[in-house]
Amino acid sequence: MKKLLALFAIPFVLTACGSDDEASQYKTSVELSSVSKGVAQLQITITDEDGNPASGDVKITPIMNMTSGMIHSTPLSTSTGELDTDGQFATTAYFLMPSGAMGSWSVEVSFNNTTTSHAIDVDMMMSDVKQLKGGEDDQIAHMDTEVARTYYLFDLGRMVSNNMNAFSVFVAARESLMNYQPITDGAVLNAATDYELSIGTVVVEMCSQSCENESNWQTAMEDSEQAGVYQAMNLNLNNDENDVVEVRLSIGGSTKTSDGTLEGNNASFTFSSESSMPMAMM
Ligand SMILES: [Cu+2]
Repeated sequence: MKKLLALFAIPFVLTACGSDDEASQYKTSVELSSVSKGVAQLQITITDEDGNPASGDVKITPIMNMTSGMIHSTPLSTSTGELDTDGQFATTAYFLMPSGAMGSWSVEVSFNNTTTSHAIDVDMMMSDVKQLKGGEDDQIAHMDTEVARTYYLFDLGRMVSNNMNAFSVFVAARESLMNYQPITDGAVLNAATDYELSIGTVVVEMCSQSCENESNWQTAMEDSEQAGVYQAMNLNLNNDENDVVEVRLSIGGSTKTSDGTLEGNNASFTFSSESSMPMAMM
């Protein structure tokens, strides 16, 4: 009988003290808000074996497994950070593609030397994401060749009220299939590679009516709290389905267009009848 007890005791002791298994004692959950025009809040919660909030640094990596076999990530407002006192970390995800026929999405969470994978469903349309391209001087490596760097612009909503007439976008750039960065003053893309691009002066401009007239273009201000988020005011939007906002992006004096040349188009946003942001109620 004594022998039997001893046998049972061994695995118990190993589980409680074995450092190899320590990481798996944490429970990680991932919550995705509803996706609006490709934009969603991603919240990670990590608890220890007693259900108490964990503490430490986390790294978040969204991954799309394409039906074609290609694997890529997507821009985040921030991909690393420290869990708060509730064991939580939140970031904004800007998705490049919907879940479905093209492939499936998951979120990898790295914490305490362990990475867990969590399936998510991304409900959006391809047309929610606007793209601009770099020119000959703004290329990245891609599958043994070079391609124009892609800039992604996301609709963060109109704010139309008696004293406000504004539109906000989030702007990010691709460094590789797995790496993206918000476009902000001082950022360095593809640092220490042949494709390094230092983001000096960023100019984001918007126009809604008679855009052939330069005076109708408004310079957007970057949000001081959220890298890559730009808002322009005084746009003459009606807050209906006829609104169109053109967005012009220029980095270090070089304008990014639909095809990377000066003949290319700006990004152009169209809208449904109702406003996408609660701010419009103000
Ligand atoms: Cu994809």
